[in-house]
Amino acid sequence: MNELARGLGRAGWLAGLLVIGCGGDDPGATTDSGNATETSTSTSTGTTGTPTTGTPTTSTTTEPGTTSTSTSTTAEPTTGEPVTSTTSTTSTTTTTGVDSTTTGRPPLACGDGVLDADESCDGDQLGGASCQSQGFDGGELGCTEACEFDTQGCSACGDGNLDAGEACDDGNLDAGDGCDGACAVEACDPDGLYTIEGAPVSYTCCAGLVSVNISAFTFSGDGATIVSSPSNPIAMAGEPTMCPDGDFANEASIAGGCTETYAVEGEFVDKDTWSGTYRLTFTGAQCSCFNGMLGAPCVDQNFPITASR
Ligand SMILES: [Ca+2]
Ligand SMILES: [Ca+2]
Ligand SMILES: [Ca+2]
Repeated sequence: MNELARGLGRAGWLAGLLVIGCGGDDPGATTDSGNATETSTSTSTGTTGTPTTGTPTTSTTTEPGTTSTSTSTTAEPTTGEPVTSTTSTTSTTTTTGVDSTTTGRPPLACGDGVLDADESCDGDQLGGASCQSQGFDGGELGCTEACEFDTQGCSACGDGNLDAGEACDDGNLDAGDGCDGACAVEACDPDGLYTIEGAPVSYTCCAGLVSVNISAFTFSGDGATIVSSPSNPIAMAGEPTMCPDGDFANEASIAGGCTETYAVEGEFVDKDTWSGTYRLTFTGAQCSCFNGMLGAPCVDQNFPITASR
C-alpha cells in the first residue's frame, strides 16, 4: 500500500512537474512580453520582482521617486528583519541627536528667546534693561531682530516729540519758554508792562489837541485791556490773549468833531515779547484843524512796535 501510494505519488509529482514545465514554457513568452510592457509600470515590476533578487535593483534605477517606496516595503520582508532593526536603531540615534540639539544650543542663537552672552536682548528678554537704563525718561524698550535694544518706544523730554507723560516738548530742556525742563507747560501770564524797543512813539496834531508820547504798553485782564504810557489817550479793549504765542487786537475811540481811534495789535513771539503795530485813525471834519489854521491837521498814523517786559 505504501509503495503503491508512493508510486502514484511519484507519477503525480512527475505529471505535475511536466505540467509546470509545459505551463512554464508557454507563459514564459507571455511573461517576456509582459515584462517589456510592464517596465514602465513600477507596481507590476515590483510584483514580478518580489521573488527575484535582481528585479528591485532595476526598478530602483528606472523610477526612483515612485519605486523607492514600494522597493523599500518589498525589501523589508524579503531581506529580512535585520534591515528593519538597523533602521530603527538609526532612528533612535537621530532622536537622541535632536535632544542634544535642544539642550546644547549653538552660541549665536539670536531670536531663540534666550538671552545669550553676546546679545543685548533676545525677544522679550531684555536682561533687566529699560528705557531709563538706556538714558531715556520712560517708555517701553524693545529688541530688534539683531538682538540689539530698540529704543523707538522710549521717550525723552527735550527730544521734540510729544511722548506719553509729557504735556509739551519744545525740543529743549530750557525753562521760561512756555515748556520747562520737565516738559510741563509753564504758566504764562500776558499781563505786565511792555517797553517799546527803540524810540518812543510820538505824534502831535491840531496844536497839541492830540498829543501822543508812548514808550510802553501795560496789559491787564490777560490783555483784555491795554493802556499806553506815559500818555494814555484811552484804554484799548480787546479779547484776552495768552503768551507765549497768543495774539491780540485792542482799540478804543474818542468821539468828537474829530473822532480819534487808538489801536494796538500784535502777537507774542515768546512769553515776554510781542510785535505788532500801534495805529492812530482820525475821522471827522475837525480833524483838518480848521484847514490847518490851528496847526497841522491830524492824519492817520501807523507805527511798527516791538515791546518786551
Ligand atoms: Ca539668544
Ligand atoms: Ca519727548
Ligand atoms: Ca523748553
